[in-house]
Amino acid sequence: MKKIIVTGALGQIGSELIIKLRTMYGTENVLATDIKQTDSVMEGPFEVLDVTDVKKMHALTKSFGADTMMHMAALLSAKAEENPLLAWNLNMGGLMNALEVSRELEMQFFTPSSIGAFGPSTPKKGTPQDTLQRPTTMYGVNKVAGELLCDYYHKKFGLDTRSVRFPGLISHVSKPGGGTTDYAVEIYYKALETGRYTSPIAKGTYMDMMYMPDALQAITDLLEANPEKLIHRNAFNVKGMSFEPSEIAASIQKHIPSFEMSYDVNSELQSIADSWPDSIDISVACEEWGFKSIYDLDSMTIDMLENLKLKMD
Ligand code: AKB
Repeated sequence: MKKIIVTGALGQIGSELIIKLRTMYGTENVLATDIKQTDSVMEGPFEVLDVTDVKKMHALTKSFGADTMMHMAALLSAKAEENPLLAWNLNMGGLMNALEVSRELEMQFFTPSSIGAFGPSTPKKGTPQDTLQRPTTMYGVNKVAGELLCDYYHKKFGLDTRSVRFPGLISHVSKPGGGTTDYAVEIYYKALETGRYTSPIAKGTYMDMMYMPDALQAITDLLEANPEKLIHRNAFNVKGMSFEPSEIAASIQKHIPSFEMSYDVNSELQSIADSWPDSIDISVACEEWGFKSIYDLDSMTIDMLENLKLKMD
């Protein structure tokens, strides 16, 4: 049975990942940590941890007896552009600390990368697993450096590093904060609350996306994958779908015909979105560890609207 420490456990992925990990491995075997104090919604072990505090990270990990580190704490793309120095310190400092603690305590290691690790010179369509990565955002610089560090720690120290490049993640449980793909979550809330949405991303801007249940399944499948089959130790391309704003609006209109969408393009977000791929190729993840996703745009829309309605009633 694994004993897992999770950083950033109150974030968009962390808050749902904790529940899945506790179901799989037992509540007492998963230590949730976050820089914020929990409002007690989370049942099970919880500790406040600032990931830039390596001494506390080491002490908590050791005393819990963790054999797996899931490092989820990070600033997302739009927030990182607002404060690049903070992003560097938090994203890189936190990652180095988590890698070092994992090396010292000989743990398995998981951290997410992102489609943000690609840039304008990356092939936009069918973006290969191994390709040009020259991102033009601080978040992207952090993610590429993080991928290289995962490779380095694996080759140099034999650390069991595993990672995926997540696209925009969509969930009815927890809202994202500070990402470029956040519009694809907000649109569902607004469709139900007001029947209209103003998109900050321009019509025709394709980005990869994924529904949270598929993202969580990908994480735990990769965690359990046979290490001998894993050739890539930096991060695997994964996704559920690729769409642009008018396509998600059309999917919502199938259930709320009166739903209206307009555009008020946010130039900061748009320039980040324009630097990312339209649609990545996931075949290497399928080959090396059997990655699969279940939800497409329309099945995700049905599930999102049903669950958000229940939440709002
Ligand atoms: C963001 O928009 O910053 C994230 C991501 C794709 O990494 N959702």
